[in-house]
Amino acid sequence: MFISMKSVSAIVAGICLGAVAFQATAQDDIPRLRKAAEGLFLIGNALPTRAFSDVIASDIAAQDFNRLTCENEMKWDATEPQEGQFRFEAGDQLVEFAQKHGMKVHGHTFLWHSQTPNWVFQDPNGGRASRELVLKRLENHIRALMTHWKGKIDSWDVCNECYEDDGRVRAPGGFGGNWRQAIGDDYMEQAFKIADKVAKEIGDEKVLLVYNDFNMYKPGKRDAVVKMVNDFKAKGIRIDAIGMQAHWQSNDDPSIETIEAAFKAYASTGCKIIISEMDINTRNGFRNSGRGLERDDSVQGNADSSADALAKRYADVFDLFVKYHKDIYAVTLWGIGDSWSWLRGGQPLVFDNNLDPKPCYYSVLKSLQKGQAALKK
Ligand code: 9MR
Repeated sequence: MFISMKSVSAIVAGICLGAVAFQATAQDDIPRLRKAAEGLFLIGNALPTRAFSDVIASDIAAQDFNRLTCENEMKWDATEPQEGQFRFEAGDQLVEFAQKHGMKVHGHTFLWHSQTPNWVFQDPNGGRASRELVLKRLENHIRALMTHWKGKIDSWDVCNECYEDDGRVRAPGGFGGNWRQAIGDDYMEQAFKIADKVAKEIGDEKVLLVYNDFNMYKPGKRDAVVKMVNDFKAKGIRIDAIGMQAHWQSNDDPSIETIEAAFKAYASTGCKIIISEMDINTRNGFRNSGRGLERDDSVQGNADSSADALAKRYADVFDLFVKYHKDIYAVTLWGIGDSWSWLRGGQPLVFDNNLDPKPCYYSVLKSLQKGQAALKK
């Protein structure tokens, strides 16, 4: 059965515009991802604020998903562009929408090498800020955001993308090494300690603290993150979940076995697993990671733009997510439809440029429905 989301949304649009009288539709009978994922894991999407003035996009968000992430609006450059001058309006819009529709919100992100203004690392004379000053600014930033959205955010990415693929922590002075250079080797530990301290202080202890990164299936990075989490736990530093971004390719790259090995490793730490930024590259010979789509001649055949290949890939990975549903807290797709994706010109998501569902939408739905049926047996 192929039901156009656009036609459902057009009715909603009509209602919103007052153009047509409300007609009882069979909307409740249309199977949607949100309903199908119940009992398995939360199912999320990442949206820019403009989505909330787009009737079709917001209708899809509310009907198919129950967990939202701001694509950019809760990052440091958006929330504290100048020291001590906080901007919450854009993030508030997403939080209000989520509350209205009974959805959870994931906060993205406190400490990241990217989209962080330079002033964070500079002293008032233009020199390099001291460890103490940068830690103070980090604490101030974390406290302001956690306090503003107290009780409204379910989980926060405390640190984002701190490791190289081979498991080294990004080097001070090298790309992405700004935080380590400013604070020192214990910078991630400090960030998690601050987030936990603030959560306790403001009485928001239920909020989940997350480490998030791309290429988390790669053995070097995987083993380093597992070690970090175990070290933190041994020291009594709270870390609740591990975010695997899941910017992957359409033809079994990474393989299901490799992803499964990562799930086993992360689950062994006792942390929840979050698939945090899923999209599937369909361009052969390109690699999709948090760094962007990079041409790589060594990966010929890794991706395929056919709708069937994408539908099969989504089915394979969602079947695996369902298999590991006890360890997986949430699965979030990074964007509503293809034209909204940061992977410009690709077809990485489950809705097309017109926000109509693609065959891969139905393979996700089917995997979830199968998983849900198995739960009831
Ligand atoms: O999707 C985001 C895009 O709109 C921004 O231009 C980009 C800037 O860095 O960030 C994108 O989101 C990234 C996320 O915050 C962290 N992991 C990688 C994501 C894709 O680049």
